[in-house]
Amino acid sequence: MLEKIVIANRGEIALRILRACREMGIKTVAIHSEADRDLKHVRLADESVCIGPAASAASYLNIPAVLSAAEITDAVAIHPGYGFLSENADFADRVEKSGFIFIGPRAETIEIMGDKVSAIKAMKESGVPCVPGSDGIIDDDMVRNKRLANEIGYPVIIKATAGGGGRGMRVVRSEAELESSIALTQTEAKNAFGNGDVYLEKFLERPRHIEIQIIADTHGNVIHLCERDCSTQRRNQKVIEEAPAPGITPELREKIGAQCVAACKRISYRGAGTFEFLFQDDEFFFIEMNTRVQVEHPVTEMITGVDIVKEQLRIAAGEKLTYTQDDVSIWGHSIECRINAEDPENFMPSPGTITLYHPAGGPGIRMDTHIYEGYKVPPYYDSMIGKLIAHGENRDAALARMRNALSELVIEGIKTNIPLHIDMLTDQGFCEGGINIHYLEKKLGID
Ligand code: MV4
Repeated sequence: MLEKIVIANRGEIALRILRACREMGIKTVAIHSEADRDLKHVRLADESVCIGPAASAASYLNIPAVLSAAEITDAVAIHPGYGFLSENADFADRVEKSGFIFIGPRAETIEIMGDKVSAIKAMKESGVPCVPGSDGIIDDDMVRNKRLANEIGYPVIIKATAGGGGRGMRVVRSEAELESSIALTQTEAKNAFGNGDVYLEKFLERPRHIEIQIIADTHGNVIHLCERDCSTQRRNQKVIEEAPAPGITPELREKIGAQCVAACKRISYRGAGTFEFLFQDDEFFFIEMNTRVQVEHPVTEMITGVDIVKEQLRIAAGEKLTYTQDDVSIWGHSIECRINAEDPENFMPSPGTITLYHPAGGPGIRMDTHIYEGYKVPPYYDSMIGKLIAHGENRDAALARMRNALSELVIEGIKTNIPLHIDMLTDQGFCEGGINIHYLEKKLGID
């Protein structure tokens, strides 16, 4: 097993990785910025290294600083968590070339999945269902583009191949807008990502967002851990996630899971990964793949009993997966509420000192957070300060436990979005299950 690893992240996911390491007897090095000296995992780690000032670019995204911290502490591996450098192929490459193990997929795989057109190509070749589209980058041949769009049928959506997560996209509802929309999206993509290439897809008007979790070791073993429903989102920020997804039958689950496993085997995927799908009219459509552990991984852990972070560490150490597909089954239902330090009225970040903190608890309640009474939430990073997760023997039980937990959770000194979660957990549409990606925004009155 790995002797010592660098946790190249901060906040709740850094603490989550540290906890997995401690259970496995792996020594931990916490890297942190000057603003993060008082983070919980920094206190609990075996060693810590300050790698730069508060700004992410000068610290958590500073590749030489992260590699130097691994060097001077004699670490053997680096876990990137999510966000920051976790899907940076150049970082993964430089980690491996510097003699450390990158806890994640190979750099080449990160590269392929980071380019949406090559990701879709790889999936289509593996038999994973994708959205009808241009099957590649579109060029400036407007005669061809108009024919393509007509074959697909309006509305279509133009997407930047270097984009993802909602950036660099534009919906086109008629041929008259097509040429200007393509040009505009190309320019925006060029400015935002340094790559102006775009592709076309049929625009799905009312999809749900459902993703499949997989894990793959270096011995050819790949399993899926079923699906998560991430449709409760606002401006491409997930708010509530759950597993399993309401309304997905065992047959649908088994079929799409097997297709994702087959795709991973075909590309020799390594580590944890998530296949993102749009789900509409009982059909799955692949849109992109995430080559990292995700914020919402706990809901999958709660219904399957698999510790995804520990599996990542085992895989990085060259060990086989702990489980076979036959070992994986779903017990109950799990829901996660992302707790953000933000004003519930205008969603603006609300950094500051936490003056009072009472965590929720009880059967089936998990709180993945690094906060504590007296912790100062910094203004420099993402506003998420923790995740409240509830598990029950079925969805209604999980909903009831989440409602109780939200009513117990006390965080004072800063504003949080707990009121939004309480509102959602008593919303009829949400409680019925199966809402699409537009539901929350419509409820909030966003166009
Ligand atoms: C789409 C779509 C509808 N049709 N593609 C948003 C971010 C990235 N994951 C892709 N996204 C979308 N792609 C087609 N062909 C709608 C979205 C979308 C979305 C998808 C999942 C979760 C939230 C979303 C919010 C807005 C738009």
